[in-house]
Formats: sequence, C-alpha cells, structure tokens
Amino acid sequence: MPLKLYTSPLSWNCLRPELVLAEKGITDVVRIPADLVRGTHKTADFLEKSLFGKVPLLEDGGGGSTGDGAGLVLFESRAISRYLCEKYAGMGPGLIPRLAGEVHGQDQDYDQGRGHPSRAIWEMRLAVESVEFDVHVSPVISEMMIAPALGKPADEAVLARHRPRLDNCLDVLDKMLATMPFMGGEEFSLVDIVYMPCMYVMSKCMDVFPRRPNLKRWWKRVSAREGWKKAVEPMDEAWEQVVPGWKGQSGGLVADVAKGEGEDRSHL
Ligand SMILES: N[C@@H](CCC(=O)N[C@@H](CS)C(=O)NCC(=O)O)C(=O)O
Repeated sequence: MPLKLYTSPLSWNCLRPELVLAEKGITDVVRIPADLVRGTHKTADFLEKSLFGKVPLLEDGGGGSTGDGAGLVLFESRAISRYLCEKYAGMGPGLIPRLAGEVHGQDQDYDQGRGHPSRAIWEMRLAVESVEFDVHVSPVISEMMIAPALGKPADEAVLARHRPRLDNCLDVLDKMLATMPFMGGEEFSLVDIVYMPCMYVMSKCMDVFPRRPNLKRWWKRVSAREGWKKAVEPMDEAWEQVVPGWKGQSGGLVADVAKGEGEDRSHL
C-alpha cells in the first residue's frame, strides 16, 4: 500500500519529509494536497489524525492511529522524516549514520545498553535544529516573509526578540561547519535535511550567507544534491505564484513584492 502524505508545496515543514522521499527515491506516495489558504483539507477525518490540524501528516498502511508500520499515522515533520529514514534505511543514502556492529538497521550495541559517543553527538546536532534554530527562524520568516506577502507590517517586537538569537545561531553553525562538511558531521544526513527548508526560505528574505563562509559552502554542497533539486521544485513553483520573482533570487526579496491579495495566508 502506498504511503499517504497530506502535504503542501508552500510549506517548509512539508519539505522535510519530501526531501527524505526524494533522497531515497521513494515514489510510491499518494499526496493529498492541503489548502493552507482556505483550510479546506481540515475535515473531521483529518483533524482526528493530525491533532494540531497541521501538515505534514503521514499515513502508512491504512487506518488506525498507532502501530508498527500497519496503520501508522504520524504528524510532525521531523518525526515523519526520521520514520522514513529508518523504514527505508536500505534505499538511497543512509541518512542516519550507522554504528559499529549495526546490521540491517538494528543497533546491536544499543541493544546491549552501551552508549555511543558518535551517535550521541549526531543526536545533539539534530536536536539543536529544533531547539536553537527553528524556534527563532520560524517567527523571523513569518514576520519577514509572510507578513509582507499579506500586505501587513512585520511585528518589530517579534523580530527584536528572535532576530539576534537567530543571527547568533547562524554564527554558531558557521563556526561548527569550519571543522566538518555537514551539519551532522562527515556525511550528509537527516541533520542537513531538517535544516534545509527554513535555511532556504530564510535566504529569500535576509542575507544569510555573505558573512558566513562555512555556512555558504555547506549550502552550496547540500543544495547541489539531486534530491534537493527535485524536492524544492514544487515549492519554487508554488511560491512564485504568491511572490513573483521568488525563483532564483535571495535576500530581501519578499519585503518588496506581493502586497496581499485579500486572502488570509496566515496559516502558511
Ligand atoms: N512542527 C510542525 C509544524 C507544522 C506546521 O506548522 N504546518 C503548517 C504549514 S507550514 C500548517 O499546517 N499550518 C496550518 C494551520 O496552522 O492551520 C511540523 O514540523 O510538522
């Protein structure tokens, strides 16, 4: 049975699992488009499954609400992405680093209760994205991109609170990337995938890379991947409709264009 993914090309959160699917070459997916502008996808059935009423939402194996593959329903883009990495560990690039002794996705050493410094460090880097980066980048994107697209002024108080912390986080990432090629370490992995969507969208509204050479090198490396090019194409098409000039441009784009067309896009 194909995977069922409630998704929207406008959504950077949906881009995370889309990127895993593209990297892994998984095509047996039925996509249910979410209308983020009108919210028409929020049927009773959808709301029963996606408890916060958000996309992405993944169904694997039909109905039911929990389970082990059969009848699995998952929301939260990072949980979905990780599930896909683990389920399809044998397809495409291994997006979760393997440990010594690991066979067919089973970590024998973990089973024996032993800690692994290298995996612990990778998990720490994965956690940094949601607790240090996303908490600041999401409000900044909302104010710098969504608000102007709606023809609304940015909330300066929100920017004053989050922008300095985001800048600090980007500086830390730049420093980190001076000693390793990827966000998770020596190899491209799920850690890069969780960062990429917001990094991309943010680069449309502010100058992220000019003062951060290591971050810039990282972005060049990861955005050259075929998986990224394939996954981001629908997003570029969709946003070009909302913000003409979106494609191929960066930094300060959105504040200048698309002054709201009377539709409420606050849920984007
Ligand atoms: N933390 C969630 C965030 C999901 C989210 O905010 N999705 C937005 C689209 S980017 C959404 O569904 N918004 C509709 C709404 O809030 O009604 C994740 O990573 O999946």
